[in-house]
Amino acid sequence: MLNSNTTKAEDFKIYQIIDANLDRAREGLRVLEDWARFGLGQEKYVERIKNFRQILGKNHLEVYKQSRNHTEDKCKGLTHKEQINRKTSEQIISSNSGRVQEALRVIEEFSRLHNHELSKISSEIRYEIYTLEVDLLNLSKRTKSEEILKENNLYVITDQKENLLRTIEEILIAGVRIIQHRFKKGTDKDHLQEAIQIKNLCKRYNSLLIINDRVDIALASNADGIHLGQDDLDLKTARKLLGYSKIIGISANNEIDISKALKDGCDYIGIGPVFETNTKKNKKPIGIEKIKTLTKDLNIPWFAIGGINSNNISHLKKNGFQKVALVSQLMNSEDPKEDAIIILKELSHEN
Ligand code: TZP
Ligand code: MG
Repeated sequence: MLNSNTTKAEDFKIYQIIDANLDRAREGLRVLEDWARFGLGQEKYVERIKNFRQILGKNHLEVYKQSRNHTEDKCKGLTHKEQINRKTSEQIISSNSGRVQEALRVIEEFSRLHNHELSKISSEIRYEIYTLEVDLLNLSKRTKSEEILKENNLYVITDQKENLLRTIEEILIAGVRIIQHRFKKGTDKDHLQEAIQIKNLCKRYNSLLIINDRVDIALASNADGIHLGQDDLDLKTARKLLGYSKIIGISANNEIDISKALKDGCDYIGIGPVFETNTKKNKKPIGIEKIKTLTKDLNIPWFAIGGINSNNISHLKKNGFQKVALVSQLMNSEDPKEDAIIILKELSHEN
């Protein structure tokens, strides 16, 4: 197959390299495929990766396989300490994408002389793997955030106050895993700085930071998501700007807004005010019964909001409400940590 500039012995060495790298690329693709399948449930990506594996499989010619043991591989079984240190799914995605990219590059170089088709295929798939890696990492990040939303029943929203960072840290220490930061007075520069500080805190406690309204600040502070009301940027535009790693929550208080939010792919919904509240004086309460009707078929997380405090949570629970969002109850608390612990306990499944 090779041209006359190479000797027979050299041909076999090249086939052996191609054989080893086809195996490497196919194995790495299988790792990515299984993560897309079992880790992310992303059928579209499973199909795409499977297709790459099949193309490479078809091009894994007998002549390459026959050269497998042509020269003894003295480096067999060598591992690098980085391989042992791989712990997170993100590290596994990155290292296996890198493995596939490198293997395809080797195939591309060594098959150029004798198998132009394989060289071209390898180059094309390699380019696709660069974007696929980013997509899988983004989706993994979002899936982790979605799991936090699903598993946690208390969502705490900030208000402007002295020692806000201290209050947030107390709430995080209590075990709250979802914080939304809202901006009031101040400059954008200050807002961003504050958002970055809160993000660092949330990261330390393995919690989500969701930014209210401001897509630009969510991006710049590397927050985990954004919360949008009906008068803010629409979800599709926000998704375009934010990409697929961030969660997007929507405030929706009627059938039309809820079904639009679901259709556009929002990750959770905030519904309220349930009761009257000083935090949003101009908003008429919707009431428990209406919220029960609105949410009866919802299959994404939803948080009731507005006028909720430790005195009415058990009543909400009796009515089937599992998740709540609070502003004043914790922002105005003398002891936010203790109060958050009490509320978390009330919302826990044993209760
Ligand atoms: N959206 C509907 S009610 C509300 C928001 C942001 C405010 C809730 O604040 P509080 O103090 O928990 O009643
Ligand atoms: Mg808003």
